[in-house]
Amino acid sequence: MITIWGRTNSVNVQKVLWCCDELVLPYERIDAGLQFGRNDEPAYLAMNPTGKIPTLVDDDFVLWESNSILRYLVLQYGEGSLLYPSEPKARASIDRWLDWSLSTLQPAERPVFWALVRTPAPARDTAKLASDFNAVAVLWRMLDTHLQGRFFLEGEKFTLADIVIGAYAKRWFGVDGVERPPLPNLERWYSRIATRTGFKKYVDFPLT
Ligand SMILES: N[C@@H](CCC(=O)N[C@@H](CS)C(=O)NCC(=O)O)C(=O)O
Repeated sequence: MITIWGRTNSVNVQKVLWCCDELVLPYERIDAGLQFGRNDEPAYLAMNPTGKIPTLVDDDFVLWESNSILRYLVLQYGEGSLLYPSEPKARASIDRWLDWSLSTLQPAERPVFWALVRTPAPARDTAKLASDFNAVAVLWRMLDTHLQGRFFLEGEKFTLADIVIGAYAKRWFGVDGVERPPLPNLERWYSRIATRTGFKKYVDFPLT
């Protein structure tokens, strides 16, 4: 049985749960992180020395880093799955979105999310928020251009790239208090992925 450690309002946990849903993979989940704590306890740190969530336990195998977990789940349990195809160019094209999400998108969107969702309005630094928002808008605009003429991020098929970027997109479309520029290709793609059961079950909730 697979165990996933992590609270459900973490974007990095949501990606993993969504992937399990796509693979119709049973698992148990244990709350950890923020108000649930546990991720600073020795037993948790012995599994995951970063003290972050999620952590995956699959019998005697332990893995952390959400995107590594996604790849593992498909390779281990999704034989033939189009979520992460074996053809090198197709796989590398998906990998770049996974890498980009952690190296570029998350660092840019995190301060906006924290300011709008986890900071009371009177305590917000509005000048910094405006500048952070403009910085992340540049990235979503790039995605909007990329999605021109594409059904999903890597063409016709739904892949891990859509799960990963889709989970962050909720944090773009789901916040109030900012004026988003119109990004029609991105909006069409988002409404497409929002029909997936895994998105509805694990991502499509008010942000907290
Ligand atoms: N690169 C890591 C980032 C992990 C991470 O920063 N997780 C956040 C939640 S999204 C966390 O553990 N926050 C501390 C907490 O919840 O206590 C991954 O993708 O798994």
